[in-house]
Amino acid sequence: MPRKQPKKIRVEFRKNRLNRRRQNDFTRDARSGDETDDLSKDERLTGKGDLTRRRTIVADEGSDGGLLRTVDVDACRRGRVISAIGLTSLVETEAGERFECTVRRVVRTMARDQRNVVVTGDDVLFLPTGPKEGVIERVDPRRSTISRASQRHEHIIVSNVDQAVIVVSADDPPLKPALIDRFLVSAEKGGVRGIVCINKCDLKSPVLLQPLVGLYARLGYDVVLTSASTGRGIERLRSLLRDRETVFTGQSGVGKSSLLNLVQPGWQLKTGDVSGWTKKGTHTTRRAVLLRLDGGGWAVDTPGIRQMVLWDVRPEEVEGYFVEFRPFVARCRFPDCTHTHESGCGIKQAMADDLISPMRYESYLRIIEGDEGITLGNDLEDPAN
Ligand SMILES: Nc1nc2c(ncn2[C@@H]2O[C@H](COP(=O)(O)OP(=O)(O)O)[C@@H](O)[C@H]2O)c(=O)[nH]1
Ligand SMILES: [Mg+2]
Ligand SMILES: [Zn+2]
Repeated sequence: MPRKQPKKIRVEFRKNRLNRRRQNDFTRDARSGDETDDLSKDERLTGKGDLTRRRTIVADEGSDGGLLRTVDVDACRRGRVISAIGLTSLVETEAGERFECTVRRVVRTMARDQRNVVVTGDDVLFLPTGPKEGVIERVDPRRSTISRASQRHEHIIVSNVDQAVIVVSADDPPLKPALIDRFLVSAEKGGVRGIVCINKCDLKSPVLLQPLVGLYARLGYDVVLTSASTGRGIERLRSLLRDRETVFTGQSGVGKSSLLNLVQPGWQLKTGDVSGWTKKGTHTTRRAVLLRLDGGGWAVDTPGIRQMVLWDVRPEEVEGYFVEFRPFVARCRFPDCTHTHESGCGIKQAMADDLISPMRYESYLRIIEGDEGITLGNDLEDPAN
């Protein structure tokens, strides 16, 4: 990719630099001298008083218009963030070495969104500061993200994945097709291929699941029926994951961690005991964790999500995320048809002709009506962010 010339930019000097003792700031243990030595040769302070200070740094403009800081690449190593909690991340190199990294403050200052400075899945450049420690100097532009809304902000669950396995359970908790559609919209929006996995098939006759399987298969999604109890479908799941980067999403308790433990024997992701997760101090089960598959590829287990609220999906773009709607939208009489009350609507006609499922249309309506997401039960708080 051709690189633009570095250019000087001026960024706000964040006031909280002065608050050295913020609570819950994992980076506070100034292991790397992060508070003081991040003014490299590329940066200059042009302060005229604390509140109006700005700094000039040299940066490249990233392909998405984001900013890439110029860093001393030779001194840095490349790695993948395999878990991030607050501003501390575990970074794994190609060789499989792991470094616990903080984030260089200028990287935080430049981030457009302070909540998602570094997320699981990110490709980063970091400067080793010890045998197992380092400082993240740059976060590469993300090629895909899976997000949801959390307290009116974007919460990026994971970045740089190819596909999302949307896990639901045939029963216990009961199957909610609307939830599949909501997760599929978030996958489509994030530029990620959706795969539908119906787990706990041992709890329900497969015959009863066939209509649902048929529906999503006709839409072009891979659908896999699994049971972590009997082992059904695990081989198929494993082959769908091979050499890909996959995130497992879905309601808490559907069996995501159980399935991943079977896909790769040796993984010991914590399963069951949902109530235990709300206890303090169980960070390992509350954050997204990226795991390298023996046969090639990566998989990410995600913690339970209390509500799947879509992030930044405007009503008029939803039709584009319902793949089977696309061919019929052009037949609507009005170009801005919302497919609700309008006459001459191609979508409603397609439904009348049995070409669009009423269940999917129902999901579409709930999403464009700005339904605040589907409550998924009493599980988790958000991962620390
Ligand atoms: N009957 C049955 N129970 C399952 C299956 N998969 C998982 N479970 C159980 O469902 C509970 C939640 O599983 P877990 O993997 O922790 O779900 P997660 O929250 O999605 O990661 C655990 O008690 C599992 O033993 C399955 O295929 N069949
Ligand atoms: Mg789990
Ligand atoms: Zn229409």
